[in-house]
Amino acid sequence: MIDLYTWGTPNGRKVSVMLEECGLPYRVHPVNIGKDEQFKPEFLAINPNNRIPAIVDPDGPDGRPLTLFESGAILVYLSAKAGGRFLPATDRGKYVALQWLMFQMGGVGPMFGQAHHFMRAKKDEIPYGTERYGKEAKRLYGVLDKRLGEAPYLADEYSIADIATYPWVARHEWHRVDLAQFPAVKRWYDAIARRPAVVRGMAVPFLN
Ligand SMILES: N[C@@H](CCC(=O)N[C@@H](CS)C(=O)NCC(=O)O)C(=O)O
Repeated sequence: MIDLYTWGTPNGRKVSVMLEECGLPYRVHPVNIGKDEQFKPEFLAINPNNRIPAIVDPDGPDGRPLTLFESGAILVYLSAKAGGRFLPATDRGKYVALQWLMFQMGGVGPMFGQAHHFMRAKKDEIPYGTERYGKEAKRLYGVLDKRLGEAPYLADEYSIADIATYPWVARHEWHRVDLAQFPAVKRWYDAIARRPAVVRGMAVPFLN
């Protein structure tokens, strides 16, 4: 049973979607980042970077527990644990999937996150931040739209690159993007939204 430390954010939901897609059993430990629970010593012992998500797999690669943070690394690990699922079987396909995963980790996540900060979290909107990150978010949508106009998924087949990107695109209203302007992204988004594992994973953490 994998322990998942998470909250209801795009980075957290990448991992719950992946666990659901792979059918790997997991236990959710909500870390309320709105209440600064990510700074508690017991969580810092798991992720010294005080961010969700993190996992602890008691049955790691060498039979010993493995603690992991950084959602991209967790997705690669879970893919291997599930026998290579959601990464293409060919070397060429695998590198293309990793390329789009890194594009998400280095571009989509940080830039959309900054857009959310300036567009939503601040009481007084700062036009410089809103414009800078809003423009960058739209540029990244343009890159995604071009790719998804040529291929059904980011790496030709549904992969961890899509699993990483989808929860961020699910927040398109937060970064003020109209998906109607990016028809290939919309087609991809609607297809992924219909996957039962995605629906389940996007509802984590289940809070009463
Ligand atoms: N690169 C990290 C980013 C993780 C991250 O930024 N998580 C956010 C929630 S989406 C968080 O925990 N924020 C808490 C904070 O800023 O203190 C990953 O992909 O795992």
